[in-house]
Amino acid sequence: MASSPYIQYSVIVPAFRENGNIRPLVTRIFTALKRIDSPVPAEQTEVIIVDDNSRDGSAETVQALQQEGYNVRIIVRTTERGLSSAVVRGFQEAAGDSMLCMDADLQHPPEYVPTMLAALTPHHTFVLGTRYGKGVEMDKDWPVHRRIISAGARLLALPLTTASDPMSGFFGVRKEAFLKARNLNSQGFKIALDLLIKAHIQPDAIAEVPFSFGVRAEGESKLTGKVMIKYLEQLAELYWYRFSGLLIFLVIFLLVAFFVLVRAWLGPPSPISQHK
Ligand SMILES: Nc1nc2c(ncn2[C@@H]2O[C@H](COP(=O)(O)OP(=O)(O)O)[C@@H](O)[C@H]2O)c(=O)[nH]1
Ligand SMILES: [Mg+2]
Repeated sequence: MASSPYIQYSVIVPAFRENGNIRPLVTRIFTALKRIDSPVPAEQTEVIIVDDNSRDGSAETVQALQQEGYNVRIIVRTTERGLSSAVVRGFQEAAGDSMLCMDADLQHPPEYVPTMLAALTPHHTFVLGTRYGKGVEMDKDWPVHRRIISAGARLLALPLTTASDPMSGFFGVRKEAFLKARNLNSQGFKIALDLLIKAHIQPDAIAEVPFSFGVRAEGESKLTGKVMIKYLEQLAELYWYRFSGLLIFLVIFLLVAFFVLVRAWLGPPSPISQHK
């Protein structure tokens, strides 16, 4: 489906084997947008599913939804795989200036989509759905070990950003801010954190929308196994990206300080002896 020139809002959904979730996701997003009090008009919004060749009927479901009049399309990638690169591809293809990213599995409540999209403005160029905002029952359905891991992961990201939940996969960005980002990590999976740093999003440009994480509705999580290691790798890259300049400055400063101290300790150079 060709994108309409009137589209101002794009919802990007990375999806791998999510056929069972696509219909409820898309219909719930548009039902929320069609509510009388929705701050964002449904007819100015498109949904883009970025699927990595799941071949589970997802493409057929999207086709049926299109015939029913929903502005949804699917990009099926066959030569590339991975969460972050799927999200980046969706942002690149988006027609809207305000772009949102969310899971297909209904863990990110579709009913929040209008509020999240409306929070993006030329001033607030980034919006983060946060599980740690005021009045949110934190990860209420999560097992204890997952909560501890989540708290540790957030702690490690603290020196990088002031955002309360930079690990969130429910976030939005304005197109002009996204286009400023260079060297995005296509292997990592914390794309919000990567964008916050590499698009140089300032603290006052971040709007936060508190929400409670739902339980995955259908299918299974793809983010298991090596996830922690991948996260640490991504953090190391971001620390280097952010602080390497400072580190080089510190090393030079320490070397100069060391040299000055050694000179002072050895005293002034002795006068050259004059007698022949
Ligand atoms: N296109 C694409 N989507 C993916 C990939 N891995 C995960 N996803 C999707 O990204 C979203 C988040 O993954 P999920 O398995 O729900 O992770 P969790 O919420 O941390 O358990 C879901 O919509 C997945 O279908 C991938 O390699 N390619
Ligand atoms: Mg999920």
